[in-house]
Amino acid sequence: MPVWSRTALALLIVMRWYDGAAAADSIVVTGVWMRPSIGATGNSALYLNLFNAGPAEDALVSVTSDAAAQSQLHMTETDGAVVGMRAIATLPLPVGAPVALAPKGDHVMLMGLTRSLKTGDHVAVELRFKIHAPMTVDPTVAMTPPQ
Ligand SMILES: [Cu+2]
Repeated sequence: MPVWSRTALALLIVMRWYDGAAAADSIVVTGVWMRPSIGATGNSALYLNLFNAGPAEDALVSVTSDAAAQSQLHMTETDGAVVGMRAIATLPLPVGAPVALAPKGDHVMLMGLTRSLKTGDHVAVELRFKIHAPMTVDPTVAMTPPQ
């Protein structure tokens, strides 16, 4: 293969890869925060806003953090006067519909905290999606959502 055609092929591959990378930026994450721990260890909840700008339907499938032994996607359900929460396998992200994880609603439960979380602390969290590349976010520990 002549050198020029190998260069052209390499360029084509890079362009394809770049296209893929641009398309993969279709999930926008904002307003990430999490609750302080109660006591030395225990649980915390992570909240965030997700927006899928398309083109394909996606889903949040898992969340991992070095601050917790385990995490689960939870939805909050009201059955009469009883409010409970239930683990869900994935959180659907339809195209063009904002999805908010917020207090009293759906959230990510971080269980078995590996350290105590105080207001102002930062925690590294990785979000994994069905289609989109994994994303690392940096929530601030707080009592209320970021402004
Ligand atoms: Cu929960």
